[in-house]
Amino acid sequence: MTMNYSIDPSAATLLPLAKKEGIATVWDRHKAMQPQCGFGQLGVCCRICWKGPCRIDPFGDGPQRGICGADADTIVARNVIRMIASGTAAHSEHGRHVALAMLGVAEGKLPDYTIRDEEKLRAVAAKLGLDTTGKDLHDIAGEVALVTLGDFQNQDHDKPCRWIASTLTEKRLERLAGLHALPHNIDAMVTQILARTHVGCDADATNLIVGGIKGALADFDGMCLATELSDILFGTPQPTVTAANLGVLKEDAVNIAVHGHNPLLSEVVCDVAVLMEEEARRAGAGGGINIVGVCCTGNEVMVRHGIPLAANYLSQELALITGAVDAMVVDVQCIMPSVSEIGACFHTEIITTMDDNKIPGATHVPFREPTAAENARQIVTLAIDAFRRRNPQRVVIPDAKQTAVVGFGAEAIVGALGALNADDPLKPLIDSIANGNIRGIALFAGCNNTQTTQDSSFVTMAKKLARNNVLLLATGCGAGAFAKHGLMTQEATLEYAGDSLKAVLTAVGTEAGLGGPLPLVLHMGSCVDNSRAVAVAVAVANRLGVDLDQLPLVASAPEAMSEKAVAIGTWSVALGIPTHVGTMPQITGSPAVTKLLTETAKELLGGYFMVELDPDKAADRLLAVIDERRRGLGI
Ligand code: BF8
Ligand code: SF4
Repeated sequence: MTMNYSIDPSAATLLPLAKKEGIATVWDRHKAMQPQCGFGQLGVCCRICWKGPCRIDPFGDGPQRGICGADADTIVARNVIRMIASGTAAHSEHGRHVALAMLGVAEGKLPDYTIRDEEKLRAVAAKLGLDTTGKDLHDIAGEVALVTLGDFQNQDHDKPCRWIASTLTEKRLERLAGLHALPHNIDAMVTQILARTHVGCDADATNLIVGGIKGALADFDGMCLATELSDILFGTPQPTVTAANLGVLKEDAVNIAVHGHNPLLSEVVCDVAVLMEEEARRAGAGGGINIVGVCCTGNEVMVRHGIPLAANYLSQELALITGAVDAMVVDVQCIMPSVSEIGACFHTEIITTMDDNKIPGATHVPFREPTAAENARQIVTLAIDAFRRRNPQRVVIPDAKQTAVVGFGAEAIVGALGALNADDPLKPLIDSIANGNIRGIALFAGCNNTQTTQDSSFVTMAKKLARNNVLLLATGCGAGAFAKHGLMTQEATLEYAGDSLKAVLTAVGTEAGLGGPLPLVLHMGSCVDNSRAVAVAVAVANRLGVDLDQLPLVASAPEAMSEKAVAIGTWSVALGIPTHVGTMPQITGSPAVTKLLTETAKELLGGYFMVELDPDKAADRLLAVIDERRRGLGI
């Protein structure tokens, strides 16, 4: 039974325990929810006004229009672009938060933060076209922050957002401008989508979807700025050896799980925990304080500081069922409300920190940047107090822990390649793609979803693509899956990579001083860090003088779930990348919208969605697309 839920060995240990103790998990609730609403699955249910809810009969016998006259195409298009708006809002709100913090640092108002990567700050300033001559670090940081915040404020429709305009290839910018799809203001894009989907507004499915694409490109803008400014404040990832899965919890330590997305909180918790080791020991924790990560906060601190990753999305409840987590500290996004109920079955403190993200039953410690260290001390103190209440009899830490070599942002990848050719670091990668040693590149992203066996599609697809010499990149819960299943190791490269891929990864890894190959899957970071993969792709495209839709590059979200994933998938398509989705998107009630996103998009943008639920077949389809792109380039 457990096998159908998850291939994670932690689930095999902990789900029977949960059952015995009468603790319901996400999989129990999924089961109780069956059968799920067919109208919702097709996207043809409308709740946009109180004349509704309305739903379109997919078999053609019942209503074909809602009470206001909206048909299936309008309803599906409105629903899906509202998801994009929410995803864009989530990512870019995170980005704004980081940008405001950077401004605070520049103004000397945030003593608990600093600029950790001066080189990156200068590189970002240059990229944004700022003149930094003679300016000190804080002035530059202030200017970068203000230009970034301008992407939320600009009212000139003809001036695209600065981040996107300074990131993409010229050709891509022209193509998107030609479709009137370049965003000028992130907030305005979210507002426009909500406005145009209000009852009695835009009813043209194509027009709605183009608006959604524009919104998704605003999401891309927000992700770029979130990633890059976080690197400036907290450091740019470099290869680090760490570990993943629930075996990273320690019986003799105060275990604090940092969960959510925004590094502003988790970074300070990590800093403060180091200073509070002695207090933890005095409370009886011989192993001191052990910080572990969950979801994208986990990925953020993993790629920057080598903090071990305990769980990806579907495993967050399992972390609590170990009985070993003393505090789970959360900020925003992808936190199941169920964690407070499960935490209450144990001694675990569930601590919310953001005033606009509370969970009933959790302890709320309001987090403010000016008092970040003090707030973090409060949080760690709560964890130490909880440790004192921990019942050792109930602790079950699964024997599941894999090594993970992580931290491959664009800079780290270029750095590793530079060991082979310092003058022209991209050349070894381009040569390997041209001669076929690397057949193509696949970016794995996105969530877990109870509709598929947890982590299974990621692992199946990655193994098949690697065997066929495809270079693999990963972010988000996809990266978490690979880390937990041992695919971010040098051993995995030796075991699963095709011969020519293995040779390239070995040459680069050895020259870069890793004492062996690069790992099979390169961990680029959290979901906002998908922008790192685009940075690499743009560099390659610019070096070749081609656009992104000509590269043998594909993306896949085999277990997609969230509105953020819908936004990311849509900008991926808009950037020209064929994008696989392994869960059924809620759009199929409109053949017109489905065709637009899976076929017409190819003509308009070069990228398009591919829906394939079977991971083995999905890998085959991605290989075929990679080969088609190779033929287009004449290689
Ligand atoms: O931003 S992959 S389940 S944790 S949405 Fe959420 Fe999906 Fe995980 Fe990170 Ni991304
Ligand atoms: Fe029904 Fe139209 Fe209202 Fe939607 S907007 S709920 S289709 S009446």
